[in-house]
Amino acid sequence: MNRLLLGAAAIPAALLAQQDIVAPGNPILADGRYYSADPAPFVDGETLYILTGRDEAPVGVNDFIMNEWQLLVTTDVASDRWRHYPAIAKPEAIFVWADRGRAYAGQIVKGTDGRFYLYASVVEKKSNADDRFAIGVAVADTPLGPWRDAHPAGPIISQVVPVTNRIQNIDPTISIDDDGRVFIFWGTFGRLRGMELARDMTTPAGPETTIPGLTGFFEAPWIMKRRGTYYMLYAGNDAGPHSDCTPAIYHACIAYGTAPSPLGPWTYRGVILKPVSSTTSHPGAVEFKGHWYLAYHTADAVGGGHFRRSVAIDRLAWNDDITPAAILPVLPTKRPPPSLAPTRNIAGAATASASDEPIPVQFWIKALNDGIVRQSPLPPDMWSTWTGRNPPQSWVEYRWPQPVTIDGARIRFFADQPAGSGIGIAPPAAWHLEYWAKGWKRIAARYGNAATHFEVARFPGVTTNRLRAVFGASRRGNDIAGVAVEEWEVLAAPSSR
Ligand code: FUB
Repeated sequence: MNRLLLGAAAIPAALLAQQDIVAPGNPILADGRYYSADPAPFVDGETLYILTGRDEAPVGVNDFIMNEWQLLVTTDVASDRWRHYPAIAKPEAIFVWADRGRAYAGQIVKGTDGRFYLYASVVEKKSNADDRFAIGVAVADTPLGPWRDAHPAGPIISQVVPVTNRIQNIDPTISIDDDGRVFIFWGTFGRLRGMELARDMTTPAGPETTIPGLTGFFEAPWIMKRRGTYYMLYAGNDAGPHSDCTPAIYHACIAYGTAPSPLGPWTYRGVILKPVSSTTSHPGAVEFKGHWYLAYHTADAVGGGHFRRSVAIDRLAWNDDITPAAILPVLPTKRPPPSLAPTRNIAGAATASASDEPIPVQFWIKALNDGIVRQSPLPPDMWSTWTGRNPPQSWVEYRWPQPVTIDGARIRFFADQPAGSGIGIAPPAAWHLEYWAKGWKRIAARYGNAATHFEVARFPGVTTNRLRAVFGASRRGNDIAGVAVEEWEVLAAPSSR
């Protein structure tokens, strides 16, 4: 064997595979070769690190397939230059008790002993718990590792340690206080827990406490301290038409609260990031070289999706005129878009409404004209009438600020039941278009109703500022199925563009 290969064997995989990235905007890793999720930023000296998971779900697979953690590293955010270290750690390589494939959210913090501690959500290989997710802690001398289990007795938190709980134990976040006291917070599905750890960073030292006060908490807590106040950022999903967080329950906003001490009392303070393009949202914030940043993930990379997410970073600013200082809404930024192929579709310029408002909170009216059709859509990727008590007739409507001349429409139905069904969501039995001209006028066209492809309706040009698609639901006997539309395009007549 030559010397070069012998030498390479001793070098951690992350170092061998590192790559320099130029990221002119978000997401940081954008070309779809590596996805990245659940960002957890931290600063060591002159360097900003972002720990991330890695989504590896194939297209169309709706599951978090996450085999490893990775690092994104920069010394200057404004330079757009990052170094990417894939595979800095894998659950089963660190924790003998952990299974592979679920390297969920983690956080790296520097302990008072100068070493780095990785708190990680993984699943246990063997457990009698109903839910095998658990939180382990690993230690390393550098952020790149090598990481080894800092608590070889097993997870520090699960459904059976240090006490019995019934929650899913993921998404840890850590606070190390100025006096060296260590607190861990974690949780999902609306359950947030907190606990003090001993100064060794691994031994549970206080009771597990339920943390109230953070309105709409869903998951992904992130604790930090600024000027004596504790801030808890989190993914919230209290959904509804009047929610300041999200209209659709599967989406999440990033909200936050404040407290005078880590265990509370916590006071809800508002939303700082509206829902992103992935159903999950996940915050991590940090001060670096005089500026604050929010890291989060989206589905915006090439080939991205709800299970193929990518980390983004934007500036976070404060209103110091009030006490405690408020976090200002974060403006999400993106890379300059590639030049778009010319299109006749003018749906994106319209405002959508529907007959079934308020729309059932699992669906999303804005999915109609967002330009996205997913291979395995989730409920917020569509508008639908499905509630279990489904209406026989329904409609969706576009309104443009100015009259438009149109001569066609393309509609993509979603169905989980065949045509003619009276349950679930089925292709409509019939549908047609109507335009507004001092009253609704039916448009004569051929209207197909398959849910496997875009159905195209062509017609002689009409000029209007309102267009409706009117649906008659599929039914069997007295049972009525729901109707769902993933995307509805409206085509401007060539001469009117
Ligand atoms: O990445 C898997 C899970 O999705 C995380 O643990 C949650 O916070 C959500 O982002």
